[in-house]
Amino acid sequence: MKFKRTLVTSALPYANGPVHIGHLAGVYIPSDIYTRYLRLKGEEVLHICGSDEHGVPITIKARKKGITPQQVVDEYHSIIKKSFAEFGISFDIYSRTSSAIHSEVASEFFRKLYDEGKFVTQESEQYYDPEAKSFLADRYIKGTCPKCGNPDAYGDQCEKCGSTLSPDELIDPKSTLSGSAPVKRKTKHWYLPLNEYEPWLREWILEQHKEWKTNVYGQCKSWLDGGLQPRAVTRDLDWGVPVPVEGAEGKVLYVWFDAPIGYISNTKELLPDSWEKWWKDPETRLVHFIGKDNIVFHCIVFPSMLKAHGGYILPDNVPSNEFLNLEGDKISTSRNWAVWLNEYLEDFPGEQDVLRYVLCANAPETKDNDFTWKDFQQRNNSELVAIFGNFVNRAVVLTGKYFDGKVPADLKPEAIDKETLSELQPLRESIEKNLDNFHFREALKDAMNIARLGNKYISDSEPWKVAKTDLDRTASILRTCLEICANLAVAFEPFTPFSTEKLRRMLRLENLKWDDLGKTDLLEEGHSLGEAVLLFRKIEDAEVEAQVSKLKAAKAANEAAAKEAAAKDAAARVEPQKDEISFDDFSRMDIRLARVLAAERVPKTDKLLKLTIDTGIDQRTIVSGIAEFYSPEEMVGREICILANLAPRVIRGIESRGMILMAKQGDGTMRLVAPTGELTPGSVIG
Ligand code: B3M
Ligand code: ZN
Repeated sequence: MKFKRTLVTSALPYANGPVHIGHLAGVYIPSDIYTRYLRLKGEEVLHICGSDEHGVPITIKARKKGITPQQVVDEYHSIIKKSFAEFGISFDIYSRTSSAIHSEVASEFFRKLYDEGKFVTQESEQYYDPEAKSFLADRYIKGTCPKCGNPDAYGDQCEKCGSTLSPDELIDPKSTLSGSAPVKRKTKHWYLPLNEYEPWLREWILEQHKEWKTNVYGQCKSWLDGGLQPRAVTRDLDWGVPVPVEGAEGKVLYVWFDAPIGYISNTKELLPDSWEKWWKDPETRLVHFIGKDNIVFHCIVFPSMLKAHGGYILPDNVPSNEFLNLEGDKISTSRNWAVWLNEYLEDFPGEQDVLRYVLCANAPETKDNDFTWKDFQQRNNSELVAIFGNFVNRAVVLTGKYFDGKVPADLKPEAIDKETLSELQPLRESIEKNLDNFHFREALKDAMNIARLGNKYISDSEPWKVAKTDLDRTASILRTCLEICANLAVAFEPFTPFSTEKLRRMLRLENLKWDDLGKTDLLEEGHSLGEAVLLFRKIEDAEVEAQVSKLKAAKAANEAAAKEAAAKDAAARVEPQKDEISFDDFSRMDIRLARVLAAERVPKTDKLLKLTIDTGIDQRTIVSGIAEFYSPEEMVGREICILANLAPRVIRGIESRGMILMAKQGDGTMRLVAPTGELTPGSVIG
């Protein structure tokens, strides 16, 4: 089918943190390249994005910071929006899902499905915090992981061992709202019966969209083969789009129900009068750019929603990338293992294109990939600087030198010029084919091959030498080079738009179109060039070393903080009360005050001290496992409490009579229990 226009969407980032290189590489660089390419071709295209501002993690962040969810998303929405703009991600609109129009569009969408009986309702038991009077999302429940014993596992996942959990599996679950033990309570929710859409989905994806990327197709197939279940589209939560029906007080639309509708509401916000042609005309081609963790929502859930609603077009393709790692480790916001876009620009101001280039050249298109600073430096220095930048610079500077900055006439052509230029057309075809198939890395390689072609040509033809004897021939060489430069200005535009803008200014060529790529008569004789500027600069070892150190420091700080928090948590852990005893049981214990007269380590042990004690009744020896916490010197002269009538035991060959009373904290550390004022040894405690 021939489409008239293309609607490109990029996954709506969660507004609970800034964006990093993983986001750019996975979604926004490819979608931007694609959109810029279509625009250059003169096609009708829209690129829609915005912040995804609902969902539980945002409420958790708000709670932690002591602010409202709206304040959280306000802060991050503007940070994210700014970063995208700074990196030249050319959305036609970047809006947000906390807007009034989004709420309206999402409500209407739900309401239509509801009115037409497209949902099923189901009652289920959910955890509820009776103290906070609130249902608890899985993330709001903490307890001990049944798999690894981590005491801080969440109701949906243990971050220590990575296991996916359900709150039912947690040992000793607690609500994070009030700390109380959650109870189960009945609640009603609306479900989209995905199972009913399964036959249609199988046909639509597995038969009609075999061309989807293998990672996308494969994930869809395994979901479909596993069998689909009804999916809840509402939640008990106070942050989100309220469920617009009676009897749904305190409920909101599930974030994954409202977020994709954000694509529609943002389009409507941008084009209140003509948005429908972008969403309802079968001649519009819808393409979703997403990360791999979003595949099921964009290929199965959202299309089922659209199908249930009726009247909407469905995605024609969902080019999803895999993940980008950083220096061999998974990128993690919480562990601060990331290159944040705002920080990158502080360290490399004006060098957006280097990152854009590297992230595309190394994009995780078919498998997870690794970003390293060394590779970043190398690609910059040996590709952008040494090939692209160097070629353009030589061509423009030499034209300035020999021809007063004016495009020279082709006075003495040779076969090599024609041959060189004839390579442009096949390269264009290859770039196009790759871009059309979402093979951005390959397309970029082709574009770089144009620069390689030029660089080799100028090196081989040596116009700076030829100029000494033959200016006519020099004119032809430089003319050839400048035509290649003009081609580069087109070919690189989708990838490195800041640099191509500079290049266009140098060539004083505006209004280049995709169709100009491959042409060899883009410059007129006598046309004046602009001033030569460097497109790229060499990045020094020290600069990338500083970045690696910064990452390492973040990691160390993070590990130290995690350790400290874990120790604090453990220390605060309280042992449950023991079984009840009678007063008699208690009064049989002879607890009294004593003084330490002498102390020494028990040889060949780490934990034991041998203490000579004045109990007021006698002097005796007690062996105690406190050497980890007190040195012998610290013990001598101290007043302590002992259980005096404990049956004697022989420890390491020493008879120990009695036990020293210690308070043991949750993390295992122990402190002596001692009187607060002057008391004589032998005083009875009770
Ligand atoms: N907010 C992005 C993510 O999973 C998620 C995408 C929504 S797209 C409708 O990080
Ligand atoms: Zn665990």
